[in-house]
Amino acid sequence: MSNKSALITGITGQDGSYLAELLLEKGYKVFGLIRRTSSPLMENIEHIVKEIEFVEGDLLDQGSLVQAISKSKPDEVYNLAAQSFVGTSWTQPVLTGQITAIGVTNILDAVHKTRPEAKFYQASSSEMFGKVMETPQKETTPFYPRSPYGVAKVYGHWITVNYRESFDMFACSGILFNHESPRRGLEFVTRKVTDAVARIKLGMQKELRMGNLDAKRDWGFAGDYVKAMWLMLQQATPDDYVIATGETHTVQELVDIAFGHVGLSWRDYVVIDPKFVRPAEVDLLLGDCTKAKQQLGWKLEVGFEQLVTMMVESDIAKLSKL
Ligand code: NDP
Ligand code: GDR
Repeated sequence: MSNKSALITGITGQDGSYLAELLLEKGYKVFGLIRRTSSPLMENIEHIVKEIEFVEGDLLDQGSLVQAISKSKPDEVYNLAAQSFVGTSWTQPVLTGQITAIGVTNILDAVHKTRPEAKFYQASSSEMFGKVMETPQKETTPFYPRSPYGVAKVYGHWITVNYRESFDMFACSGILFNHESPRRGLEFVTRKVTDAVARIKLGMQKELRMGNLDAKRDWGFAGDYVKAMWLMLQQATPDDYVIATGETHTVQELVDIAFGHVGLSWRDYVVIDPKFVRPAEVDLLLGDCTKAKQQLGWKLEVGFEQLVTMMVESDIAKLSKL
């Protein structure tokens, strides 16, 4: 068992919850940064809430981050907090930049000044690749982001590299492709679909309104991906890694599998609504994670179809209890 400690920002989100579970299993003392909200939503971490020590803070308030780091004295800092929904990044582009881009400097600089020996993980994203420049996409593929969110993540990525090179910090950036789970936020396409399929099957909803069904994504399971985050911080030297499945599927395939799993045809329920079509789209994401496999020994356990059916089952079980 480890006697290390870790501070996780974004602990209430999908990845934060799986990472907290993983680190608790490994014997870490886990600190979670939470921001004050009028009605706290702890659904993802309800089951482990007593094992986590919460520290108050916000990525927008650097003083609060300095206090959180001074209090928790972490060996490892995982920066998972972000305005993470691409769609919202067009309606709140400035806030997205403040949290998802400048927020990274706020926490990196707080670590540098308060706890420079701590190892740092930055949640970078395949959205940085954006427009297809090369497939499959790997660590050396040029970035061409297609949303304010993607642009903000490129900043977060490079400021992490810059602090590593400027101050010799152990700072890593994980370029993670889409990863999903039953704990995924309801606005993201996988969970939107699996929740709707469950509601339609249970007679609680009649149709599903969607945007671009032709977009292709490389979708994996969040529980597998948080293991890669941890592995990156256990290496002898800090580096950046792509984490992906190496398979790509269209949104239409996702919808087909999800509806098919409950014996329905998506064509009877899906309605295309321009409201969900984005001003600029990322057409194709397909990752090459050879480096992570070879250097980290990371491996994938849950495949695409298993992931989608797991999410449909989970949503049916959740909604059946209502
Ligand atoms: P979620 O949207 O589920 O979680 C985001 C978290 O960030 C929440 O805990 C939220 O807290 C917190 N947060 C938002 N704004 C602030 C702020 N100003 N200060 C402090 N905390 C804040 O995201 P995921 O778990 O899916 O993703 C984790 C990270 O990985 C994100 O940075 C995301 O951009 C990135 N990423 C995700 C991928 C994916 O496919 N899931 C792929 C690649 C990168 P609150 O509960 O208070 O809102
Ligand atoms: P993404 O995820 O933008 O890839 O970002 P999302 O699930 O929102 O969209 C995936 C693709 O599905 C298309 N799509 C729809 N999307 C949503 N949300 N709702 C719809 O109705 C719909 N119809 C079609 C989208 O156009 C898109 O092509 C996620 C986030 O987790 C980011 O934080 C992360 O960095 C990237 O994955 C990697």
